[in-house]
Amino acid sequence: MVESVTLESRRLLLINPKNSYRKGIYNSSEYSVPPINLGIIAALTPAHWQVEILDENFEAFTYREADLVGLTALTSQVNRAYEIAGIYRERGIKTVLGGIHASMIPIEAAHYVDTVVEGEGESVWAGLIHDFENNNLKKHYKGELLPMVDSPFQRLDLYHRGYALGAVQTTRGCPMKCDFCSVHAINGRKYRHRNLADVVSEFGDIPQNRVYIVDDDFYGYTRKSAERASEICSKIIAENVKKEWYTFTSMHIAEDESTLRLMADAGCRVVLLGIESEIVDQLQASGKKTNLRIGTDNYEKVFSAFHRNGIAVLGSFIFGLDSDTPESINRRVDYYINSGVDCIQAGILTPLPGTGTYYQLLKENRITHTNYPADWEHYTFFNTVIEPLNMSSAQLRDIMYEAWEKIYDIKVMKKKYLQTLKRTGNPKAAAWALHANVGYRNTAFEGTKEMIDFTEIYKSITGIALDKNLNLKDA
Ligand code: B12
Ligand code: SF4
Repeated sequence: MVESVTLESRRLLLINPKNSYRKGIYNSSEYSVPPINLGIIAALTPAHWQVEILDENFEAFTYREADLVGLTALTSQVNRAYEIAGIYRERGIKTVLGGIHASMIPIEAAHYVDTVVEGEGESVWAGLIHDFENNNLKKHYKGELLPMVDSPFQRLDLYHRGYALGAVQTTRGCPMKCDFCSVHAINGRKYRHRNLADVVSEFGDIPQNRVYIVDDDFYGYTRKSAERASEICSKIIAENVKKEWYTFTSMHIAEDESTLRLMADAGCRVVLLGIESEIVDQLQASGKKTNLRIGTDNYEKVFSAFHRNGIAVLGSFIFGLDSDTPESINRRVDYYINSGVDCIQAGILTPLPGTGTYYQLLKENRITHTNYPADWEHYTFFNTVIEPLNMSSAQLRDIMYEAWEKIYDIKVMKKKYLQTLKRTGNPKAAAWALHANVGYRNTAFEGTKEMIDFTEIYKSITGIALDKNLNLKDA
């Protein structure tokens, strides 16, 4: 078939670059999600443009013709984005970079691309395209924090079909100001909610039967945000959209079991909780107010509330905080192993650009990887890029390696699986939790140990064969 291209039609190539240094969970089709930022930019592009997405999670970059190239990047991917942009710039093709890294350090990005979009793209993209068409592309555009009620639907048709999970975002912004986190810097501190009907409609349109709701806090801190979370779940149930999902939320949702029940009934299987630490002083130092209010002594009650409602807990812990010592890290490892947390993201404190942690460590000359932009690829939370206070950088690296060996030991992962199954009574939630542990384990040991296959370990415990979508094989 001959492609019909009118004279006015233009080609926009959107690129999702891959961090080629650290792969693991991040770029795997089993764990990662389609680049919804590019799906949204595509949806905002005028109809006379042909848009395609080149997704390095699935295919290594090879040159494709385009009139304009748009790239996205987290910090850990930005070096690759700069490399690819350079290839187009050499040929005189204009390049635009957006996303969290460019938004935090637009001055750096401006050296490597023609145009930097700082902040959210919705308010600037149509104007940028207009400027490009009129040979008036500017070097910098700054997005506003628009209300989300009119947010466009992502172009689901442009994503690679190989992703096991789909993604949807229902809200942006976070009123908290945790020191190590960049969300409040890019999305602001006020909640902005998407239209409820749009959320559920887009959720239903996602081709995958497993979805990652990429909100930073699905439940939120306000009465309105809490009501909205339960409304989303009620609508999913009422419309009989049968999907399983995972999201982030803060701990205090445990005080609202009716919403937890609705979430489970609407298909929620795992929730990521930013636990960070079980030590009060450390929570204070990193500004984690919710956890302090709940109280570390009540953490187990929180986990039980999730379990009673059939949902597993993915605990996100940070290691290498200023007050950490080798002993406190070992204690945190023991704490996890003996706790009701079902699976763990055990990350090393990483100074993300634009955060309080970054400015503090920079000022104190305690960032070890500053050969930018090349070193940004180490900013993955699985590498040591800082000089901790109470040990050397090398010591932290070695202690973390030992910590991962304990946390992601096959026997421990199996024990956790059985515990989750018993406590939640939900085999799906237990399978999701084991799947997460295997993914993080493989990320932590990438390049040093053999990767393990979730389906094999699952089968060895249950005797049941699942595929990578956690469906029964041959079902
Ligand atoms: C989903 C998610 C993931 C997914 C997929 C991420 C991806 N796309 O590659 C997974 C699980 C793989 C993941 C992994 C990681 N993540 Co993550 N993740 C998120 C989360 C929760 C949502 C991202 C999202 O989809 N947002 C919705 C879209 C629409 O927003 P957006 O990307 O910002 O896009 C808007 C603008 O930035 C702009 N824009 C973006 N791209 C472009 C391109 C163009 C051309 C234009 C014009 C505009 C534009 O317009 C868009 C619409 O407004 C964010 C938190 C957050 N609120 O963003 C953290 C976040 C992005 N992750 C973060 C981190 C640190 C990581 C990890 C390093 C470690 C970890 N703990 O998991 C890894 C590294 C991944 C890698 N590839 O190397 C940080 C990134 C900070 C930074 N400076 O890089 C964030 C911000 C969380 C935080 N607490 O700070 N993550
Ligand atoms: S870590 Fe979570 S609660 Fe804290 S600022 Fe970031 S998104 Fe908000």
